[in-house]
Amino acid sequence: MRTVELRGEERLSKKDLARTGALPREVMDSAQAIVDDVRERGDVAVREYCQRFDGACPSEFRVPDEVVRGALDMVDPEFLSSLRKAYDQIRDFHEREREQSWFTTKPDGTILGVKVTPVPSVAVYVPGGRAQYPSTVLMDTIPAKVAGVPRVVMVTPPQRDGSLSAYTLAAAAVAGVDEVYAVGGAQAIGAVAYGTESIPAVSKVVGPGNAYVAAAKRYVSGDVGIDMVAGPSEVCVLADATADPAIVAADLMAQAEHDPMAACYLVTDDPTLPDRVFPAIEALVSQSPREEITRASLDGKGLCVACDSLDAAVDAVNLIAPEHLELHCADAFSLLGRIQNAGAIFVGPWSSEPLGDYVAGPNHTLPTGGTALFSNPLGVYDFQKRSSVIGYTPEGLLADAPAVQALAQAEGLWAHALSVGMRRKLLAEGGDNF
Ligand code: HSO
Ligand code: ZN
Repeated sequence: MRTVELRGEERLSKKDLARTGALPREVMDSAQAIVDDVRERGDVAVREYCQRFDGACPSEFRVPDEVVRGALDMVDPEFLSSLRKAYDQIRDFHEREREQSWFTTKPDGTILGVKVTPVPSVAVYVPGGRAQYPSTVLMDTIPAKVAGVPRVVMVTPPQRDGSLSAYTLAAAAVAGVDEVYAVGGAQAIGAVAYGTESIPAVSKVVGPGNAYVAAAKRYVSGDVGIDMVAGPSEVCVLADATADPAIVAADLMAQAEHDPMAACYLVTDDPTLPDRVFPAIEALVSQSPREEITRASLDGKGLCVACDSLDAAVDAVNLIAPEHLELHCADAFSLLGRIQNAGAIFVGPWSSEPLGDYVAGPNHTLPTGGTALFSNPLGVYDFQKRSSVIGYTPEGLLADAPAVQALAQAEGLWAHALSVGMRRKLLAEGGDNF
């Protein structure tokens, strides 16, 4: 882990972070070429890319519903009961996010409001290959279902033998995914954005993926909705002298093991803590079956911010705007008010980040790469859209028409003024029989 030391009024700067957010040009170019080709040639192109990148292509992309449901009998019972527990708790949490339509009336009878409608169809992208994330199937599908999306399809790359992981399929069955397709990569994004002979077009695409998937999502956005362009996973641990170094070490490693590009931050106001955490990491990392990934992440992307005040430490956290933030501080709740930018905040020593990855209830699809500065966890609101509703009565029209005419005149928009002026006239003539 690289260390930056801050004294007195010194503050962490963006330069210290050395974040490389942008997707490389070559990745953008090749994802675009794949999407364009799939848009043009449909299934034939998807097959070619599938064969080239996954080394296998199933004879049919659609996984039969019996196979999806059959996975429930193939996974071990403890996994299944844990999945169901996670499902219940994630669903309970997301039910609270559901937004309702609302209407208000004015004394003249005019009705104004917001009509909330689910997005009609959604594709959930689930990574495959090295990473198997059944938890992501739950996290991305449940909010869509709670929003009332009638059609949720899942796309995920096939394994070398053309099949899908039983864990992923079991999660799709529990989450209530409507259709599963064994297709991944940028070609899957092209397929669900524009439709092919055998893969339906949807109106929104969500879920994490590799750089090519992220680049393809960015390219199709506008034609379809997307959630966010996810970058590598991140954790920031804000720890004071009361923190347990072994726990802090384990929590940093829990993020580092995701990806060699994952970014782990240790921010502290205790000068002795880093020297207790680093040996604790050393003691643990060699026991990890993911030692190589963990080390690559911590060595390459890890950053320790050693401050001499809690103020500087809190400022550093807000600048980092991490995907996950853990507060290992005395009276951690009292710090909450000072935290402005973080995707998810884990308060106090018992709130291990993996609780949030799997079972706590809040979504684990979170803003990365500093985008917590302006964006949200994936939620039910991502699958609901709002239409404004405006219903005037004659009284309402008469009250507001003069203002419309004056404003329209100032903007030089003759027909705007006419539109309300004609109605005024009709009412003046007693012709209110619309
Ligand atoms: N920490 C990951 C989510 C995850 N962890 C899935 C385990 N499985 C990104 O938020
Ligand atoms: Zn995780």
